[in-house]
Amino acid sequence: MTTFETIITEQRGRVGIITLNRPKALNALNSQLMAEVVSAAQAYDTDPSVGAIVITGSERAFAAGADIKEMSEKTYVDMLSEDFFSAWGHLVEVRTPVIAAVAGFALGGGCELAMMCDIIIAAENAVFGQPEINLGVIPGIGGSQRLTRAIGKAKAMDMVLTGRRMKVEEAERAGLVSRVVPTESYLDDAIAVATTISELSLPITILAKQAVNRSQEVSLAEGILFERRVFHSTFATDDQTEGMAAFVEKRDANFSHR
Ligand code: CO8
Repeated sequence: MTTFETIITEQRGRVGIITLNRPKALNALNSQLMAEVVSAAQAYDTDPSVGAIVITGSERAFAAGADIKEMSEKTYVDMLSEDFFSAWGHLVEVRTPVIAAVAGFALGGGCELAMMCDIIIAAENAVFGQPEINLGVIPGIGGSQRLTRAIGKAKAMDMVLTGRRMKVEEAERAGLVSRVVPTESYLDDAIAVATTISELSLPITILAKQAVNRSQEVSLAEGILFERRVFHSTFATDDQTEGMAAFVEKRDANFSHR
């Protein structure tokens, strides 16, 4: 994999790990970091030896938002002509399951990055928020849309209009995070979840992820039709044959990974 300056990449078993690494800026998301995360995630996505991806930061900060210092000098025309931060959209095109392992601050773009992932494993010290309103801007990497879908309009409006922070207990209660785990073990716990997924059939996990994501885009009837078509298509795979045969024969399934 390419050498990066703002992230660290490491593969453990079938899990590709991307660690945001701008500790002095609490992992603030600048353009370089965005390009590196997207590039690393795309490389893992096309690597058949990787069955799940973990994105994490440090125990103090997953990410304290988009880099305010980088943005502060920009004009409207700069933002428009650069289509600033649009490349984050490529992260959600990654087909391999992506897990956010979040400890500490997940604010602004940090909260938005976590929400771009498929599963959020949150440490007990995690804090979420969309404080952009305090800077005279609004969420710009999907926060107003994904937060509302995740926790509903009542709480999303509260978060976006007041900029208040949400501790992990409330975040779990509201449906923002998948699991809350001890701060001491949050990364290991997230890697364990990723390992479980990575040992399943990669083609089927890709289809399962697509089916759940479809629910965010279309009506219930359309979503159910999509699900049924995809479900039927799983019967064209060796892994459906293997998975069902293994159950009948009372043994572990030996799934393909490509
Ligand atoms: N950008 C740049 N630098 C940052 C950021 C940030 N978002 N957050 C922290 N830092 C830097 C600080 O400037 C400081 O650097 P230095 O030591 O050089 O002064 C260092 O990190 C440590 O920070 P603090 O001293 O402030 O640490 P504290 O523990 O006192 O406070 C906080 C931690 C509460 C996280 C505080 O740093 C903070 O409030 N940070 C900003 C949080 C924020 O407002 N985030 C939202 C940013 S805007 C955003 O994400 C919009 C996304 C949409 C963009 C879309 C474009 C299309």
